[in-house]
Amino acid sequence: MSHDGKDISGSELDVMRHSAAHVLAKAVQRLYPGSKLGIGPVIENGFYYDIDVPSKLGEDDLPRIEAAMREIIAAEEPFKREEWSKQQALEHYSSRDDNPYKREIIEALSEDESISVYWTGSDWVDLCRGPHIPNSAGLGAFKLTTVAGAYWRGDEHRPMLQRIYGTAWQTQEQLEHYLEQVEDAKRRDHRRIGKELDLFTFSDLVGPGLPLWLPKGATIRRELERWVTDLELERGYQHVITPDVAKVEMYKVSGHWDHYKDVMFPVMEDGEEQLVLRPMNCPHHIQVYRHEKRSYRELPMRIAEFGTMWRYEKSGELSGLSRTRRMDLNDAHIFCTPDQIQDEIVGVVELIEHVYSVLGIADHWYRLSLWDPSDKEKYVDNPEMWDRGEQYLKDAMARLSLDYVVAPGEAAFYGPKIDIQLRDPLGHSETISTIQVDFHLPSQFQLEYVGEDGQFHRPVMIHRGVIGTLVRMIAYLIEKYAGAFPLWLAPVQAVIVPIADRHVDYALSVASELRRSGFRVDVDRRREKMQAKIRDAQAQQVPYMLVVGDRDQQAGTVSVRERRQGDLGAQPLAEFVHSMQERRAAYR
Ligand code: TSB
Ligand code: ZN
Repeated sequence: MSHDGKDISGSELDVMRHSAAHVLAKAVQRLYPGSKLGIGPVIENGFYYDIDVPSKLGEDDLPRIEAAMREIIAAEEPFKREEWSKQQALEHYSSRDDNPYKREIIEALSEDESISVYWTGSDWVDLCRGPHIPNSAGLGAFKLTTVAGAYWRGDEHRPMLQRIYGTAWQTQEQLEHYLEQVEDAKRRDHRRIGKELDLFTFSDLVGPGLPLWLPKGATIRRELERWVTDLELERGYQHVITPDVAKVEMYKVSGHWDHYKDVMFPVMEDGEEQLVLRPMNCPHHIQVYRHEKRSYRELPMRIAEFGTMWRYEKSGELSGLSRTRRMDLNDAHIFCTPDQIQDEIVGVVELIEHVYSVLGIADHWYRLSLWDPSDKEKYVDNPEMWDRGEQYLKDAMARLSLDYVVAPGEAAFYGPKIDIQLRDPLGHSETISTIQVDFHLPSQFQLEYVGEDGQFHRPVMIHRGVIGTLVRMIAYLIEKYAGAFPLWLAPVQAVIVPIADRHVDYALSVASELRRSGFRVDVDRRREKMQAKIRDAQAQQVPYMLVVGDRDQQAGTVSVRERRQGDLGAQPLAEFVHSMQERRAAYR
């Protein structure tokens, strides 16, 4: 395993992690006789093993198990592969090691299949496809992280096993780096911060994946929405408002019914009528396009909306605000001629880059998401169309000198995309912004415009989201800023702290002055000590705390504290308002 100090590859790391799972299982069986093994796969950054342990394990037990694992590592036990027949394997798991879980796995294999097992030392064996590291001494740095209940085969009607999670790395340094990253991610977790800062909540009575925005979270949303809408209006987009539902018929025409039905909410039916919540806004915008006969003079026509979409994501895949069932997309559909595609894509990329730079996002990268010709269910079957779309996207990226990665099987059902990828604090990548070229929907809905030649032509559609869905973008921003939103987005921009009751009237007049200048401010009138009020405002990540006492009241000043720089001293109120205005504007 040493490889002369060079980094091992991802697959080698996986082999090592899988071997760590075996060592874990051996250690558990040694410490807890009668433990029956389930399965123990490799996962991102580590491994787990599901084990039916006679006693209930807690996190306190993990150090003891780690110590037993270290003994196995110190004993330098070789991993040895052996092939068994199905009969032999069944016998082993009935007599030597009575284990119904392994028997169930073996039963499912065909008669003539040879079954591989791996020995760790000469006294412990496990059913396994392999491969493994040659010797337990080759295990790098590891740590057991958590233990949780897990139903056998994920089925709640079957027994519950105990799942022990671990992480394993080539070196101690890498392990520590990872553990720090996990701590940082916990600190930044938008679900936690969302609760602490009262941004949003969920309710059992409303349902999973359906966030309720609280006033402070709604403020952030409104600011983002206003800002991006203004940017779009400046760039010739036309904003519309269209309904969240439509007849099923429309989605039969668009192809959503054939290719996207799995993600749609169930249909609402009453006699003849069949309505469904929209999973995308495109078909509605197409109806806006079709509202009138269009001429080439109107193109490119950029129809935009913060459109509400409903997607019936699997409950296991829902996660805070990152993946929800109701979302508002900063959507637009650009109807244009083939000659205009290039310029439009370039314009959208420039808008995205502008928005990202204002938000301080710099670590994004571009992904060309293509179809998978073998997946007839997911994609419209029209190879010529896919090639054409791909070429337009590639040409646009070449013109912009953008580097990109290619991802087959990540396209929309109707066309290829440029996705802009970002990483969350744990390093998972996700798509927020997207640009998609579509020849399919214009043809399904028979879209037309009258060209310069007086003939009818078919427009092309570009689907695009700049800040993506507000939910996912805000989840990302909460984690990026760790809750400390820049001044213009902060739900409360300043808290005014009167030192004593006699300063409340002055505090209120300071608040009105700031509100008149368009700032969001609170006066903390609680009967608490000034220090406690400052601490609370600081915990809420409020950018400014304005303490007012006798001297401020007489001189018309405020004593300014900034959330990071601390005490900035007393300033005349007018001067402070002016500097706030400048700082707010500087962010955009
Ligand atoms: C851009 N019709 C296009 C639109 O015109 C469309 O809907 N594209 S999409 O399917 O890729 O969705 C756009 C963006 O919505 C995605 O890039 C992603 O950032 C976001 N998104 C998708 N599903 C969810 C979800 N369940 N929760 C939150 N955001 C989501
Ligand atoms: Zn669309």
